[in-house]
Amino acid sequence: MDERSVPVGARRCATLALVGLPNSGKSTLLNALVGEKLAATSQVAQTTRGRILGVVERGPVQFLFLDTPGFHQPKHSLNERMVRHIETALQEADLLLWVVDADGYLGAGERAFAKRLKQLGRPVYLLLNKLDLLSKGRLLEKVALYKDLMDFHEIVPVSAKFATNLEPLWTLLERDAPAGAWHAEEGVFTDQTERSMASEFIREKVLRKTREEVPHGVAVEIARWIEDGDVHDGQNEVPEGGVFIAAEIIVERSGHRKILLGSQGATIKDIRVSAQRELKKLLQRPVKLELFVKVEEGWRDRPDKLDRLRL
Ligand SMILES: Nc1nc2c(ncn2[C@@H]2O[C@H](COP(=O)(O)OP(=O)(O)OP(=O)(O)O)[C@@H](O)[C@H]2O)c(=O)[nH]1
Ligand SMILES: [Mg+2]
Repeated sequence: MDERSVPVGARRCATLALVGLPNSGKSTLLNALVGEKLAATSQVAQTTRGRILGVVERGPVQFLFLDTPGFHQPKHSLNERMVRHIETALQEADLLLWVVDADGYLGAGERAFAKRLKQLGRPVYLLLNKLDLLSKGRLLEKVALYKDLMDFHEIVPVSAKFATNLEPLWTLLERDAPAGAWHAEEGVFTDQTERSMASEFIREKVLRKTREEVPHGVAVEIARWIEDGDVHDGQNEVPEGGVFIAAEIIVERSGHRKILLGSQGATIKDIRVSAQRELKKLLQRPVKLELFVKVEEGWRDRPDKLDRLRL
C-alpha cells in the first residue's frame, strides 16, 4: 500500500527504543529494519555513543526506531552522556525492544538492565539476536533463562546480521502500534546529517581495524567539507561533482596514534581507503577523504569537547 493513500485519521505511529547491553546487535538491527545503513556497527563494545533515529513507514504505521548506546557503568563524562541517551530513549518510547546477544552469557549486566526495564512498566519485547549462531536447543534454553527475569510482551528470535525472522517481528509491531498522527515528515528516514553519519562511518572503520583500548578513546571530527562548486582556497582537491572531506581522528595517547598510523602508515591508509569507499556509497557522489590523527589527552572528560562533538 502506498502510505500516502492512508487517510490521516487511520494512521498509527510507534516510537520504539532499541536498547540493551553493548555489542548485542542494536545498530545492526536498526540498519536491517530501516533497510539503509544509518548506524556504525563493530565488534567493539560501545560503538554507538548517541541516539540515532531510523524511520520506517509500513501501510498506515510510521515506526520511529531509536538506536541507543549499550547499557554500562559510566567511567568518563562521555559515558555518562551515553547512558543519559539511553534513559531519554526509554522515556520517549511506546515500546521497548530489548536486544540481547542470545549467543552470549546472561550475566549481571543483563540482570541489572531487566531491573531498570521493569521499573518503566512499558511493554518490553525480548529480541534474542544472533539466532544464526544458536542451535534450536540452546535457543529454547535462553528463552527459559530470560523468562525468569521478567514478563515480556513478546519474545522474538532474530538475526540482525542476516535479516532473519524480521517479518514476524513487523507483524507484532504493527499490531501494537498506537493510533496517532505520524511524528516524522513523510519520506524522511533519519535525523542524522550527512556530516554526522560520515564521521560515524569513519570511526567505524577505525574500530574495525584497531583493538583493545584504542577504540574507546577515539573520536572523529570533520574539519573541512568542500562540495564541488563551493568557493575555496584551491588547496584541496575537490572531485568533480563530489566532495572533499578532511577529518581529524582524535586519540587519547601518542601510543594510540602510533597504532593507528601503523608501520609506514599502512593502518591509516587502510582506514582511509575503506572509509572513502563507504562515504561514496553514503553520499552517492565522488569523495576525496583526508585523515589526520591528533592526540588530545582526556578528551572524554572535557565537556566543551563533548559538546563540540555533539555527544
Ligand atoms: N553472527 C551475528 N552477529 C551479529 C548479529 N547482529 C550483530 N552482530 C555482530 O555483533 C557485533 C555488534 O553489533 P552492533 O550492531 O554494533 O551492536 P550494538 O548493540 O549496536 O553495540 P553498541 O553500539 O556497542 O552498544 C558486530 O560485530 C555485528 O556484526 C547477528 O544477528 N548475528
Ligand atoms: Mg550500536
